[in-house]
Amino acid sequence: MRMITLAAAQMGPIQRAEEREIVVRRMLALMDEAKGKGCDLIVYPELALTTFFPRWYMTDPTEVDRWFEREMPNDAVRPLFERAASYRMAMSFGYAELTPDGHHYNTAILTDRSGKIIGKYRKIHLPGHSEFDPERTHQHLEKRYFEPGDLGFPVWRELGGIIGMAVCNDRRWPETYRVMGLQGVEMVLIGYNTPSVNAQKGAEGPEKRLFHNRLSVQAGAYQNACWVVAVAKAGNEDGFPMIGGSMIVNPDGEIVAEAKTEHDELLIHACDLDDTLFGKQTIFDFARHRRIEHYGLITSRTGAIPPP
Ligand code: CDT
Repeated sequence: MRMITLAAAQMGPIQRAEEREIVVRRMLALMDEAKGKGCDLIVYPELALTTFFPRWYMTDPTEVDRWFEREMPNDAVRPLFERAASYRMAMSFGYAELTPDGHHYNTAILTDRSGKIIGKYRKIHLPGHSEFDPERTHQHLEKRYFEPGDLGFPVWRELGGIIGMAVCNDRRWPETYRVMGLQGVEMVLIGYNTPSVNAQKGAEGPEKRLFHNRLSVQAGAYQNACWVVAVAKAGNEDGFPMIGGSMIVNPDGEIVAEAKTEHDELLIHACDLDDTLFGKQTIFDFARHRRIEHYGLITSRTGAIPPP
């Protein structure tokens, strides 16, 4: 057995006016609870330190950059790093990253038990649009504020296993999991902020959105024989509702823990990384069964081109 006691730290809403220091206090409370339950790893959502600011249309670059972190850790989040280190707990969370040379990414990091950042992922599948769209019931301006990630889908040897990360919309794309699966990933950490209603299709409400959430995450876990933890920032941010539904999914694709609220809520599961072995050695033994000679279109074509 290779056990990781995993905490999925769902977070309730963060209002636009809320400062990072207040949010970090909530994250610390979740971390304290995780420590009390013996957790090795705590996973927080995408853009965990602020409201989901890409719903706001901004034209002033200075106003935009206020939502970004210029260094990690910085003063606001240092207490998280210090407490995680004192608890010997690894940690992952998402934030908006502004690099020294001016690049903007939707980023997630992974720390080891000493609080050192050992992994960084920058969101690759950016959803939404880049200009104000009056046709939508709400804006989703990730393509305006972020560049597509430039680090690929790396994995890291940590906590006795092989761990990867993805961010929100990435979880809907099979390529995300498969690229990590081809590096032997055993646990994928994903944070998300998902509006409860489709801005372009009002009939697509929270039930359907929770269904798509489960469908994507469970399929990713099963088809790559790995654990997946998906962690929401949930609830109503300044009048804009987001789904909860955080979950921990085993390598059979089964949900073993699921959030019941849209608030700060901890899900805990003792995950045995050896549970990935059966799938990886049988039906999803990639080396024996994959047929790459037929997969060329996956990397040579972006959009669908139907036959004439
Ligand atoms: N944050 C994020 O990526 N949210 C998207 C919403 C898509 S609707 C434009 C998601 O896939 O959940």
